[in-house]
Amino acid sequence: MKRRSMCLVAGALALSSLVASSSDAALITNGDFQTGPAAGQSFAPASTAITGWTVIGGGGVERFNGNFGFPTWNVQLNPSPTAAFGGVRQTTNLITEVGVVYQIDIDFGARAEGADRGAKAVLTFGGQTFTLTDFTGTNNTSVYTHYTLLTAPAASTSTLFSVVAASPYVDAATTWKGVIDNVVVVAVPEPVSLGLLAVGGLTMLRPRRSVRA
Ligand SMILES: [Ca+2]
Repeated sequence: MKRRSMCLVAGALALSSLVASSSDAALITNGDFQTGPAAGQSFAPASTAITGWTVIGGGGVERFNGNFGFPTWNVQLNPSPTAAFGGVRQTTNLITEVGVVYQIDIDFGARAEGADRGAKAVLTFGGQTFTLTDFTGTNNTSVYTHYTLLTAPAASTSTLFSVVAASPYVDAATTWKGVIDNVVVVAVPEPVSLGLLAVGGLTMLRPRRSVRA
């Protein structure tokens, strides 16, 4: 009996870990931008040189390693006085489920270059858009603002994830190059489902115990 109960508990734990692992799967490839060309450079629209990402918008993007005070490889979204704002998009692995909440984590900061500068960008995922802003830099420092965003896509098909410099470009102090890094998108485990799973595991154990008694 004791052995049987242990098996049931182990089974319930295995099932719950299975649920957790599938929910924890990251949907974004190379979200930290560490994989790509060995040397930093600018990338034009349609470039796929940065692993997992496609450059969009006429302004293009830049990828550098630890530049302007930001640590590690990152991507800079180039604004523009025209409608050609630079950005990146990704569609690989972005198959979303209806009714599931997704959490987006991203670092965003304005690239300071000898002056305090601000930056704006628009993030799109699952048909919903979010505005990223950073005007927190002081003393000419480049500092990330960390965003944690939640969304529940209405479609279950392949979903676009993109981040582009926001319009309009005003001037260097108002809308300059925004830098992004550490992009992670995961499905949030549903508390109700996990709760039912736990109750189900306990319910399974009870009848067997009563039989023994
Ligand atoms: Ca990085």
